[in-house]
Amino acid sequence: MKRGALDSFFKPVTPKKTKYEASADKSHHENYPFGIAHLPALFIEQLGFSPAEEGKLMNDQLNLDLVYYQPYIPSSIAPGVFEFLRQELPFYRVQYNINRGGIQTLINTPRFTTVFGVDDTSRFATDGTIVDAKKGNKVEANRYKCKPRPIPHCLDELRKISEGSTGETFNFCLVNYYADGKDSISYHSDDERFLGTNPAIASFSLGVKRDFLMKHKPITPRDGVAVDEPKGIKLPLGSGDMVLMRGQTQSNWLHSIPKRAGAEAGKGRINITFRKAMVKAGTENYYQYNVGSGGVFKWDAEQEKMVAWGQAAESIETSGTPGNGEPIAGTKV
Ligand SMILES: O=C(O)CCC(=O)C(=O)O
Repeated sequence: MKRGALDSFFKPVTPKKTKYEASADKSHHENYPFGIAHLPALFIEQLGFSPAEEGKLMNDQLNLDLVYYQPYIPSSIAPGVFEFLRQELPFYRVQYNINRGGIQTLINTPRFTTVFGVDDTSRFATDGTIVDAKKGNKVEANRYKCKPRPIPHCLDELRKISEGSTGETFNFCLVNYYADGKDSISYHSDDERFLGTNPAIASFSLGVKRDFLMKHKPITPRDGVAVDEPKGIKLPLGSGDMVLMRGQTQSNWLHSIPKRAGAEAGKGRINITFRKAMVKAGTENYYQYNVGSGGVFKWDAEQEKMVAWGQAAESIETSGTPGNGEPIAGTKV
């Protein structure tokens, strides 16, 4: 055996260095599978300098109204915030059935997702219970089929800053984790009725660069005359970038993150969107498609991948990482 190989064989296993100082404080709620660490103080301090660059207004195409920040989150902390959120948040790999021409088809969501928040008819009281937004009294137990949970501190800090700089208000936070270039989201628009007319969505990118493609929805010919559709758009979203989509964008444009091959394809990316759902249907929809009814996944730093929460808990225990010891809920190993 070579010297180097021998040395590394006997070298004690040192825990992987993270780019952030973990906070001991956690957000707790009965509908979280585990406590979620608060955003470290250094990140909060640096987020005070957001947006790092002024947003570029993109409204020179038909029905397009975007503000593109390159970046919004200061580049000094973007890698750490990415690592932190990937490590701390609970994720899901949602499956659901759709009816395609009378045939039931099982859809496997091609990315990890998670969601927090409740629509505008309700809010969370300080003790975590859901109360009526206007009257403040506890909502009836069966108001929601799903199990809404508040936006944890680590994402709420970013929500507050986004609200301040965009002038919009948000009550939902959806998170996508694209583990590699095979994970994707197909062309769609966030134009559900429960978001109201002309919804504003602040969409953050962290981690590896991925292309964000946009194309106009088909335009029906006017008086039999075809109308030219605007050309498509490609935004190479880097870590810390933010795209604010607003006005008529969602009702007229589709967007996607296509699969990609190549050198960066093995690296992960987090997308965070802040939105505002107006009615109960939004809450039911977001939890159904971003939490679902399967098991919880959590990042395992040793294995460098998402693992079913029960397995993650085991490897956390054996590596002695603090912050363990909470009940394992909803595990599907
Ligand atoms: O990952 C992204 O940048 C886009 C996410 C998205 O389109 C969505 O969650 O609706």
